[in-house]
Amino acid sequence: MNSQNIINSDFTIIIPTLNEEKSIGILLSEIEKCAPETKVIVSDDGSTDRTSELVTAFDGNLDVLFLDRKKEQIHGLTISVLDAIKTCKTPYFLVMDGDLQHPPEAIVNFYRSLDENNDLVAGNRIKVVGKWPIHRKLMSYIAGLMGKMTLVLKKRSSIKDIMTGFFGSKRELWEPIIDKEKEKFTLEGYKVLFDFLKIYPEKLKISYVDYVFGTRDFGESKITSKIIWLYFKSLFKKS
Ligand SMILES: Nc1nc2c(ncn2[C@@H]2O[C@H](COP(=O)(O)OP(=O)(O)O)[C@@H](O)[C@H]2O)c(=O)[nH]1
Ligand SMILES: [Mg+2]
Repeated sequence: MNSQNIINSDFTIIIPTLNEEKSIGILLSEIEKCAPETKVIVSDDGSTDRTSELVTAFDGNLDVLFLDRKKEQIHGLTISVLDAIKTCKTPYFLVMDGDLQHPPEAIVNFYRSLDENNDLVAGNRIKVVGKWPIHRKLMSYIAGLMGKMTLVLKKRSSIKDIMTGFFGSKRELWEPIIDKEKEKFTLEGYKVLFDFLKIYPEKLKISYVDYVFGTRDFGESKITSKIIWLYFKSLFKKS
């Protein structure tokens, strides 16, 4: 670590949620164990289950904010993350899913890597637990490849797994882009990091945190064919 060690309180963990009552309480407890001073923003798109109650009543010392997006005009994972980045006050943030597929034990490695003055620390799936059907594997591979080609053609920074939703970065890099170029993001989509890479004009200093992508043991995936279609459309969107 360098002399200006990042401490937990320099961080906000952003968790986009939609009906994650079965996992959100466990996740907050896990975060409290491994990063007790961290701030958390749960950016929720109008969950109809007990997500809101569980977050607001969380009985721990973590500083947790429930960002209620229920009445917003546009809903989506990407816009929920962007709104949370605009809301957060810390110099660094980390985005992770609320369904425990992203392991909380990896959080500290993101902190360390950002401490080494990287602009972006990207989660890198070294293994996917459980069996993905062959069509999902193929789809994911093709989608990743096409995304990487888009980034090369646009002369943008690229990363190993451009589909990841587990990443940390500096708020100061994102804020001006959100303020001036928000419409270039696919706000209702899922690939907020890919959109950012496509838009951000300069080379980023990047590092990786390897992690094992867990199975979804609670709740259901919210991914739909509309979301997949939005991603493919975004490959050709002007930025
Ligand atoms: N705020 C918000 N969160 C969402 C939305 N869709 C999914 N999420 C959350 O984003 C995370 C990843 O979604 P998930 O459905 O697990 O995607 P998968 O892991 O790719 O199947 C989870 O925490 C979801 O609750 C949405 O439209 N808005
Ligand atoms: Mg998931």
